[in-house]
Formats: sequence, C-alpha cells, structure tokens
Amino acid sequence: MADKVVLHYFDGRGKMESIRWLLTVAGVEFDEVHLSTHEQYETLLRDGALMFQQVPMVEMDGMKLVQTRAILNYIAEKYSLHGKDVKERAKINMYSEGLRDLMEMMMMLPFTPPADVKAKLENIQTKAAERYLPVYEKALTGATYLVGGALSCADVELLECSLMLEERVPEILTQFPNVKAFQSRMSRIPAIERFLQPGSKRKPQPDENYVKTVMEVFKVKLPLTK
Ligand code: GSN
Repeated sequence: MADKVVLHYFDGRGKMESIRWLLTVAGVEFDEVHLSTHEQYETLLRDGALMFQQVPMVEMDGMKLVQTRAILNYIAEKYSLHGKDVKERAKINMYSEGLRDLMEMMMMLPFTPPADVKAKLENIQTKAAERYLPVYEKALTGATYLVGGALSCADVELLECSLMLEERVPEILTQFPNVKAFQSRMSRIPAIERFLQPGSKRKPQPDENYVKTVMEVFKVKLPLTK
C-alpha cells in the first residue's frame, strides 16, 4: 500500500492551502508536519528534501514534491481533476493561474507593513471585481463547472479563492450571482462540506502568530521571494 501523503509546511494557509483543498476533494488523506523552528527547516535542507530550499513540500508516491503548481498539477492529473484533453487542460490552467495571481496578492497581506494594508486591500478588491470575478461569472453562465462540464482543480481553487475574498470583503460577490450559486453547489460536495466544518484540516486566516513563525523559521529572510 502506498505511504500516506505528508505535507511539510507551517500550521497555516499560505501556498499549501490550495494543496490541502485539492487533496481533500480528491479524497486523499494526508498528515502534516508543521514547521515552527529554524532547526526543522535546517534539517529538511540537510536531508536534501527541498529541491529549491523552499516549502511547500509534499511526500507522495515515493517522491518529495516541491513547487506549488507542480504539486497541484500532479494531484489534479492523478485524480482526474485536470480536464479530458490537452485543450481543456489549457483552459483549466488559465483559470487556475488567474486565481493563483489573486490568492497570492491576498497571501501577501499579513506580511505587508500596516501603513500599506489599506491600499493593498483596495487594489485586491478592484482587481477582483473588475479583472478576475467577471471572467468566472461569465464561464459559469449556464454551466455547473468552469471547464468541460466536469469538476476540475480550477473549480476547487475558485471556491477557495472566493471564500477568501469574502473574508476580506464580505459583499464582494453581490454582483456575481453565478459565482455565488457555484459556491453553494460546491459547498454541498460531501468532502468539501466536511472540510468547511470546524476541526477539519482547513486553516484559519493568518494571524500575527503565523507571521512570526514564518519569520522565525526563515530567520527573518522574507518567505515570499518574488
Ligand atoms: O510556488 C512555489 O512553491 C515556489 N515557487 C515558491 C515557494 C516559496 O516561496 N516558499 C517560501 C515559503 S512559503 N511562502 O510563500 C519559502 O520556502 N521561502 C524560503 C526561501 O528561501 O525562498
């Protein structure tokens, strides 16, 4: 029997959260090793476990997978959440990348100096409402899922991203009824319903403690290297 999947990351959302979502929807159980000290990070580096000295890292099928997109693509392909042909996959990837761009902007917020947070949040709100959400609203007109009438990783990411947006801007979906209806449909998928309940492996919004831990693990080297 294959070994259990193990996620190596902080006890928080960050880049790992989409991987938690996708594994959950794929019905894959996983364990987590939470990084909370620099020593743990050094041990992973010494063991050669991190190809680019970065997390997320996922132990799966005898591999130590890194690079968030590569990990998501592997899971999506393995569990038939990546379209039925190369053209569908291209569309799914385009939708996914848009969502990643938006989620990465939100991920940066807790690491943003307090004086800059308001402007950053306004920028996210504007981009979400004018650039990103209209695309998903249109794709979901008369459609259950974003691509090919079947559930894909892009759908899972849209649910994650839209819930994340609502945490910051509660009324953001008012102008996007298709996305709102999609959220309710997706939330009724049993694995997702369970994941949305308290006590699941879904992580809460990042707080000061999370930011402090990330800074400690990397010894103040800013985690987001872009
Ligand atoms: O998407 C990816 O997995 C990579 N392209 C980037 C991963 C990354 O930036 N990881 C950070 C921590 S998670 N925060 O974003 C990291 O390991 N930073 C340490 C470093 O030396 O870059």
